[in-house]
Parts: sequence; C-alpha cells; structure tokens
Amino acid sequence: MVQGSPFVVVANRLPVDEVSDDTPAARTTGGRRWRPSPGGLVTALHPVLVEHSGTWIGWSGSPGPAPEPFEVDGIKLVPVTLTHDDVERYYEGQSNSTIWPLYHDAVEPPIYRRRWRDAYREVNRRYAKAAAEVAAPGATVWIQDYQLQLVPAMLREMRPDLLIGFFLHIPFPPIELFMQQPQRTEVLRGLLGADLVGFQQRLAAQNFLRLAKHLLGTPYSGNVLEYEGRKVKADAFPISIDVGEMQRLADNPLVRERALKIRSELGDPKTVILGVDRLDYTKGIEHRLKAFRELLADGKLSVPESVMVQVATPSRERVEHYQALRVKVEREVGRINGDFGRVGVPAVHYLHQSYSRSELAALYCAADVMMVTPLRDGMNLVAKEYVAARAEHGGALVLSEFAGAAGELRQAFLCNPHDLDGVKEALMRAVNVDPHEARRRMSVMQRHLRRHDVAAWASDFLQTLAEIGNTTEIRA
Ligand code: GDG
Repeated sequence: MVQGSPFVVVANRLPVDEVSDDTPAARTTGGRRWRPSPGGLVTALHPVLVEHSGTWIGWSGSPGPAPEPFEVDGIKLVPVTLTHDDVERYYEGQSNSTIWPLYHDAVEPPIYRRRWRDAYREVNRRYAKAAAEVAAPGATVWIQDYQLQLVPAMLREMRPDLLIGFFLHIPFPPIELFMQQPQRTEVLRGLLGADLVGFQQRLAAQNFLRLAKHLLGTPYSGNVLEYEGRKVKADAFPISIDVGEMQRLADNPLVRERALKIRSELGDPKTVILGVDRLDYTKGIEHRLKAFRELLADGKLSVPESVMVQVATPSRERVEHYQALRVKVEREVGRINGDFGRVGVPAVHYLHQSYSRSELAALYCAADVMMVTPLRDGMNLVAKEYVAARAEHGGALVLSEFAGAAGELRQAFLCNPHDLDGVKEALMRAVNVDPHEARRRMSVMQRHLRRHDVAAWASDFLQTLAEIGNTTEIRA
C-alpha cells in the first residue's frame, strides 16, 4: 500500500501504457508490462513528483480490476479500477458524449443520460477515495480535467486538511451552455471544492466566476470567490509544451534527414501543408479540407506544386460522434483526391494512424504551412509544437481564433474556421508569405514559447496554490 505522499496528481489516465511482452524499454510489474507514455503533463510534473515522493492516481487504460500500485521512473502509480460499464458510461458516455461536446460550444449536440451521470459520480468518488488514502496530512493534491470535476468537493469532504488544485484542459463554457447540464449544480459544487481552479484562458475563468454567482449566488471580488466560508481562486494558466524536447528533436540530424525524405516521398512539392490532430470534430479538419479543395478548384493552388498531409490520430473510436466524423472526413479526402489527384500523386495524404514523437517532429520540419483550425480548443499543443520545431527555418502557422493558443501566438495567420473565405485567405497569405517575414514571425513566437514552457506552467500553478495554502512545500 502506498502511503503518505505530500504531492498527489489525480488524472483520468496514468502516464503509462500497457504493452505486450516484446516491447523494448518496458517495466514489468505483477506480470504486466508498462511503458511510460510521456506527454507534456508528465514531463512537467516528473521532477516535482520525484522530489516530493509524489503519487499519480489514474486508470491504466484496460477495463477490469486495477493492478497493484507500482513505480515507474521514480513515480508511484496507483491504478484505479474501471469496469467495461464504467468505460462505457463514465468515460465514453458522460465525459466524451456529454461534457466534451457541451464545453466545446456544443459543436456536436451533447447527449444526456441519467445512467452516465450516475456512473460519473461513482467513478469520481473512486478517484477521490484513492487520493484520500494516499495523501499525507496537509498534502497538495492536483486534479486534472473534465473527467474528474466532482473529485475536488468529494476529496475535501473526506480530507479537509488537503490543499486542492484543479486544472481544466478544455474550455469552460458560458453560463447559457453550462446551464443545459442536468448535473450543473453538482458539477459546480464539485469544482468549488478546490482551493484553486485553473483554466487555459481568462475568459474561461470569468465564465466560471459568473456561473457561481448566477447559480449559487456566490459573491466574488477580482478572481476570488467566497464559498462556504472558504476562498476559492479561479485563474488562467495557459498550458504549454516541453519546448526543449521539441527543439532537440527538430535539431536531430536523423529527424532532419527524415524531413527531407518525407518531402521527396511527397514528390518535392513547392508547398507542403500539414494538419496533425486527434480525429475529433472540435478540430475543424473538415473545414480546412474544404478550404484546400476550393483553392484547388479556384486554381489558386494546384497539385503537385501543393500537397496536403493530414495526420488524424485515431481517437475515441467507440463514440458515435467520432465514427460519424471519420466517415465525413474520409469522404471529403476521397472527393478531393478524386477531383484533383493523379495516378501516384494524391492531393491529400490522409493518415489515420499514430506516430512516434520523432516522426511528428520530422513532419513539422517538412511542412511549409501548418493548419490548426479548431472550432473550439482549450489550448492546442500542436500549434506550439510546430513553432518550437521550426527553429530558424521559417514556415507559417494558420491558426484558428478559437484555439486558446491564439491568445499567445499572435504572429500566426489567424482565421475564423466558420468563415471559409477567411480560412482560404489566411492559407494563401501563409503559402505566399515572404521567407524573411515568415522567419521574423516564427522567431517572435519562439521567444514567447521559450519563456512560457510547460515547466513554467506547472510552476506557476503550484506556486499560486502554495500561496493560497500559505505553504512553500510543493513547487515545480
Ligand atoms: C487537450 C485539449 C489542450 C497527436 N497525434 C499524435 C500525437 N499527438 C499529440 C500532439 C499533441 C497532443 O497529442 C494533442 O494535444 P492538443 O493540445 O492538440 O489536443 P487534445 O488532445 O485535444 O488536448 C487541448 C491539451 O489538452 C493540453 O491541455 O491543449 O486544447 O483539447 O502533443 O503532438 N503524439 C504522438 N503520435 C501521434 O500520432 N506521439
């Protein structure tokens, strides 16, 4: 049994993937093999977790009884059990068919089911209990994201001694949308269980403060609410990437070589246009394909001088909205290739696959124009990764105004993805940008990212939390 951690992270998933026996670099525990799945979050938190004997609570990714707690790379991992029913109701249902679409401007209609809500509550309680069991007296607990919004209040009830932070990685909707949720008061009270509620953008924090006043009459001044005799702070902490990691990858000669190879495999076009997204309806993949198709039809772009590469990483494949999206995207790709491709020369290279970090870096290095056109996105790390990978090499980023990243990457070619003419215009400006101007824009954005990487994000959040708790214990 793991006991008494002064720092606990609670997230839907553990930062590891279970692998089959023959995978290199896997760690074995209890007869099962695990490979770290390094995302930005674990990279940023790893040093803090190691320094403070931290524990990470989350799901292993496989339904069924959870494995015993184990350790990977100096971090204690406490798996939480999710049954097949839990995965269907709490994860695919309430998290990804109700909350995800609702918090992204309801770009697909959210689906409301009572049994999903019940499962969400029950699973949230399980995570809260696990945290209550492993946290040392007065520990700092940092809960992550929309799957676990009820955990802060549940945990506070079990362990009032803890300092509790919550960070929402996705947007927080305006009052009118949030109010659709049958579980709205419970969710709001859940979040208010934290001492600090962090959002990607200031607007989201304001939505939260206004909602608390509207729904519960909770007064606030500045960004601090008075709730049940406690103070709850709500603020923006825009997340970022491990800039150093992406720059090292992009500087690696093997990656550079691979980037050249990709260009030559594409037929050495004048312009490579790239999209990299989870195959998700919030990412505006169809909108950018349509803009590309119309530009080809208008004769403003032509094949093979310009080609598009769209990586659409498989995601949430059992959820209906996602199955429908896949059909629509693949139909559009087929239409473009049918109309504008030639034998051996497609206009769009569509890849419904997952790639290694170094292959992604090579793609970023190979692309003249990166298209990031979400209809709504908490931040969008792909936009930041592209900028970090470009080093001194210019390139142009077309970026939706509705991505949190647009608040920081002001030198991108900003567009409204709902305005097709606007997307086409931004894409043409990016394609035709003067190389000197492109390098200038890229270097301004890079300077910003170097000062605002994911370690700075974690440190800012944890420091603000420590100040609230009047403790200097946990700092990134
Ligand atoms: C949520 C919020 C917020 C993609 N394909 C592959 C791969 N990726 C990596 C990218 C990037 C990450 O996945 C995607 O991050 P995004 O930020 O773009 O989007 P979400 O997954 O929707 O993330 C978002 C984020 O949380 C963090 O707070 O920015 O707004 O929606 O890092 O590179 N990685 C690998 N292979 C792939 O094929 N290895």
